[in-house]
Amino acid sequence: MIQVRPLTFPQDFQWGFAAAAPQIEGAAFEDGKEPSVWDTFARIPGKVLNGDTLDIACDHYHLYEKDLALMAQLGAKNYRLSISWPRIQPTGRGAVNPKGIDFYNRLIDACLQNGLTPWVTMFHWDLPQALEDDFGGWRDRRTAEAFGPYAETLVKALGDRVKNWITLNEIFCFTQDGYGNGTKAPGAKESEQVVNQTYHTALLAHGYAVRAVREFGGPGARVGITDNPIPTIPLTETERDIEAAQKAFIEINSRVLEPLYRGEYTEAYFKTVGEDAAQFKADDFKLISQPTDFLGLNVYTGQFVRAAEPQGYEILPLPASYPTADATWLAHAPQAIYWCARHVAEIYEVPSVIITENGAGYDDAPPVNGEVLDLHRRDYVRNYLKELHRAIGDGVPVEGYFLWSFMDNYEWMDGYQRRFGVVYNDYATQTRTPKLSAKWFSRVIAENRIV
Ligand code: PNW
Repeated sequence: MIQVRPLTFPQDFQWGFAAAAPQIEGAAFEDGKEPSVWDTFARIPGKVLNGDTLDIACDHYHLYEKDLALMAQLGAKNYRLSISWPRIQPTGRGAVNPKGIDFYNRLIDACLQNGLTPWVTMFHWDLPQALEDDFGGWRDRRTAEAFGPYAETLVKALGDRVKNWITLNEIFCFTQDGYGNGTKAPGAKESEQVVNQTYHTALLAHGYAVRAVREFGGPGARVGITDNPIPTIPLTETERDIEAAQKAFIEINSRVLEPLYRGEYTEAYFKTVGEDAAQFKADDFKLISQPTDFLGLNVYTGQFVRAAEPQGYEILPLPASYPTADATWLAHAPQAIYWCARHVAEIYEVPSVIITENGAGYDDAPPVNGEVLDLHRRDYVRNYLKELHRAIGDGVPVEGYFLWSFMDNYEWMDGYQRRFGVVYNDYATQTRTPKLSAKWFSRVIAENRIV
């Protein structure tokens, strides 16, 4: 006899969509906003596919009411959005731009009117260009010291309605990629030591922001950071490979998670970076390692690991035939979400894990008869959710899941070609069309189970 066991999530599980200001808002030079490093970077020939800029994007700055109504119609209860620092403080310091505050007041109010709980990321890569020009951006701790007052401004202005704060999104991407690999803004290629210094500045900025939420957040305020550690998947789920995967997880992600959770740069860090370690002051770690309420994880892909001598593990290269999304870095590895959540729970005993991003980037074709049949994305998400469900069943404290992304948007150096939305965006007309994946995800939320 067949007996179907529904893959139901816990009753208070939080479902939502995620997005980020620079990728959707547009209005890049409107109402007092000055350029971010991404506005500058996008204009350097050859850096972004087709020379796409963030100038207009999804024009969400003007269309947010319609967008939030659609989100609510799809049944979301939570929305992870980000705030543009150069809209609030055009040069990253000093006077606050009242029109910037106005916009986010309206945005937050519209979230609440639509039954959407806002989860606010304070920084999603759009550093004010003036801080890059005047301080050297994340190379210099003055940027972290400027982040403190910015975070305070946000918490004081919005904290009566915003209770979930995320300090930074993916330190790796705006430090290593921005200052080391040169693939993201500002596009620098610095030494290992300087890159490690940018990580350290980012960690300090996180610390100042946590302090701002603790001091001014008011009742019920919570704060965490969103990180994208590389998930290490044991090749087989045997004790030996699991131990190897844990060891690899600690070592390869040691630049961010060790100082946050252990309050120091540990052996794993020095083993990884050697003489190129960041310079720091003894007191820095008190700020950096203040306890937080949750850890946000962005999980897209993972690396397979098996036990091996002498270092205890071996990271396996993916064969050329391994399936990926059209975003070729995005190898399909659903177990990544299980193991990433489990590793941080087991290794760092984080009190709560929130999947702040998961999704898949494809070059979807435009709607045909009003439909986009993105079975590829639907099944990608479905497979990851099954592994997330398994993690919860195994006792990992996962509180919520935010799908990246609500609608197609500016995919950084891949411009507008690469689509991560479950809602299709026609950029010429700014018409939004929910794809098959959106309709499916909407049922998942409504039934609180994988359908
Ligand atoms: C995230 N990787 O970045 C960002 O937070 C989003 O802004 C972005 O649009 C989204 O993922 C899709 O790319 C990542 O190489 C970039 O593992 C690269 C990786 C992971 C996340």
